[in-house]
Amino acid sequence: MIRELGDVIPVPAEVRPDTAVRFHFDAGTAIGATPGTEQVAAYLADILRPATGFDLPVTPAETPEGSGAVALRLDRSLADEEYRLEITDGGVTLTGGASAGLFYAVQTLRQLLPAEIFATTPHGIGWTLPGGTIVDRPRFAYRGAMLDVARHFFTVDEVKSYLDTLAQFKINHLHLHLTDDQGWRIEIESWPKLTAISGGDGTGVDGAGPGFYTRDDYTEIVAYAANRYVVIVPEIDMPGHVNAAQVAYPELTADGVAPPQRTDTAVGYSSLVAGKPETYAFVEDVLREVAELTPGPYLHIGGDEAQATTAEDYRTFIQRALAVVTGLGKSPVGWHEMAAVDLPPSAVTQFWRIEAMDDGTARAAAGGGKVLMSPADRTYLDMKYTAESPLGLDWAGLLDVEKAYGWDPAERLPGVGEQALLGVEAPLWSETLRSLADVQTMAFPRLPAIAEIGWSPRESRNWESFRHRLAACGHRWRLQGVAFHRSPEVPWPA
Ligand code: TNX
Repeated sequence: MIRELGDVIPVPAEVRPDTAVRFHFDAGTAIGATPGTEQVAAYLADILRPATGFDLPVTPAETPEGSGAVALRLDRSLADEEYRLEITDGGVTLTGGASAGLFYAVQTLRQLLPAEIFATTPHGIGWTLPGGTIVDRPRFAYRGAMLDVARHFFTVDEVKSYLDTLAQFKINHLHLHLTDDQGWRIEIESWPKLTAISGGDGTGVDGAGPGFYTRDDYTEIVAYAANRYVVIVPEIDMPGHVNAAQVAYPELTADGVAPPQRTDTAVGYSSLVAGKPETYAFVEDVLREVAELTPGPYLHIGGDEAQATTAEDYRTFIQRALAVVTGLGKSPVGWHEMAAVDLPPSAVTQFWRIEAMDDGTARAAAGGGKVLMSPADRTYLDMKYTAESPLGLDWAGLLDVEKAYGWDPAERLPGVGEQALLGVEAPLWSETLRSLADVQTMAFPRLPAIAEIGWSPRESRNWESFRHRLAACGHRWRLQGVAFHRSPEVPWPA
């Protein structure tokens, strides 16, 4: 079966089918990598070999010898993430503005092949691409997902697996919520008890298992993500959500007494002390070490739900923390409560509330600041699909696929239009999630909806089209061993 040229998620900006032509891969197909495209060419060969069983040699030529050629090129007149995919009888040409664009051309090509391309063993079927041209580019620079590894820890391999599935939808940021009241999940050499105590056994919700990333683990995740054109955004949540840090270091409390360890799911009860020098020694050391390990431009400082901090202390603390981040040469990101203070120009405000109005975020946008849209009622992948969903929470309402798809980030907040938006992010809080399969079940099929909102031109989006394109993902997920929720809104094949 030959797919339709536009049967891709996120839907491409421009699709020009030419049904008179098509391209067949066969045992003689070769891949030509012009200078600068070798890495993506090797990646393309790697993902096509297992299911096709073809050699797919990569040669450093514009048009390799063979019964048909797949050529990779760079064209600096395109934006970095922009690409062109041209499919004719004689060959396929993938052109990217930079390697990121080429990588996205590969993701599109992969979805245009039969679903069996996701199999890990050879399938003797026809490997045919529909003819025509796609020219594609993202609407927003930041298309993100967030994983909460603090409430329940997820291993390096689990995060890598999540990254593999995210990258297929052209998601380019993974925000890791590394610390919270229950646990501390990143090694900090200068404050070793953070993980020695609060990364240990019983630090997950309801006393679930131990876990934290060593510096090497975290570096491995960053590199794996970079190979998929995904930037890791590390979050150290402050001044609230710090009980795990205070259990390890009682000097971070007002009275110097360690609080009891907490593995329940309450929020808003812990706070760093704005007036204590130890607080800032801690903040400076932690952010410096995390910055050292993070090549990406962002450091997320949390800032949410600080009900145990007075408004004045909150402002004092956030201002100091913002200065630490900018002093490290990074752009601070914070949940929108952070916009209670005057923000530095590089700061990014992440809107998460469900009400339509929020003065702080609009004020930040009016001052030229960038906004990341994560309204809980549309993007929180930990919300239940239906009242019957065994996993998830429902404080922001139920979230089915159509609701996750049917909104626009530029219309969500008065005063926060297209120009103010850095992009969208789909957070996944893990209070109720214990396994990678739980994560996948909540993310799929809703994450692709958020990915399409982040990438595709607004006028190209259409629910009827989307739910049919989503149906084609089911077989691919099964072949990859990815769990997903069989939403009744999607016409899954039997
Ligand atoms: C609110 S959204 C939180 C998290 C919870 C989440 C559960 C936000 C910035 N904070 O602490 O895990 O709700 O959905």
